[in-house]
Amino acid sequence: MRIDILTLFPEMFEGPLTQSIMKRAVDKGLVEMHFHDIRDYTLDKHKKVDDYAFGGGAGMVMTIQPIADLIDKLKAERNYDQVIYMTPDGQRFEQRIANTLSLCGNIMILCGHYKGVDQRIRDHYVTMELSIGDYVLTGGELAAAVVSDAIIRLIPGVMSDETSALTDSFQDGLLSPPVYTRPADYHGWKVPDVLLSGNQAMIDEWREQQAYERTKQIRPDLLED
Ligand code: 6GU
Repeated sequence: MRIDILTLFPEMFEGPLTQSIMKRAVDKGLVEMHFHDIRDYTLDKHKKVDDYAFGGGAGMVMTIQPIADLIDKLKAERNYDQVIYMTPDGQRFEQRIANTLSLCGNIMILCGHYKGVDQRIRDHYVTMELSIGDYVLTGGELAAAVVSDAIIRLIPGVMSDETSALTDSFQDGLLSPPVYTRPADYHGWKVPDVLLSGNQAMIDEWREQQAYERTKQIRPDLLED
């Protein structure tokens, strides 16, 4: 898979996507990440990439020209399955969308900033608009990193234990059950007996029950459908 990220702040991706499992995915050649600085494509002599909103109001709007030229250039080089725009007014990102996107070959992710991009970019290029939740970030970069991480870990070969993605919270519609490791007794804080019993059927049943109880407590909305 190839992910192209279009942003005014490419340095914001130097941390999160270059560590641990994400780094391994790139090193193994399972994913290619490319970061493009939108400002490099502006034809404005002062390198401007934003302007006042028609109709007035506070906040700047990202102009069409640099974004359109960059997207056109990339689309001339390869086909993209999705051109995603990160915006707080997009569709809420969830595991089901990550699963679908993990099957793509090439995706482009455009990060909005300020008041966002000119609507005509959304109308003419963008095929999917995503938000990562009902709160406002200063820009789409952190959200794009979140979406990229969620997608990349689902690519076969990225996770060392491939089955582990299948037992995640949300893959079966429930939160994950509690987990424990050694020691079995830490200063009197004991691991539930059933996990030490060796009876796999009982353990599986306990985990399912715990997952259900946790979901009912914390995320009852997940049980509604
Ligand atoms: Cl995608 N962008 C911004 N700026 N804020 C957000 C978001 C995206 N998702 C949640 N909040």
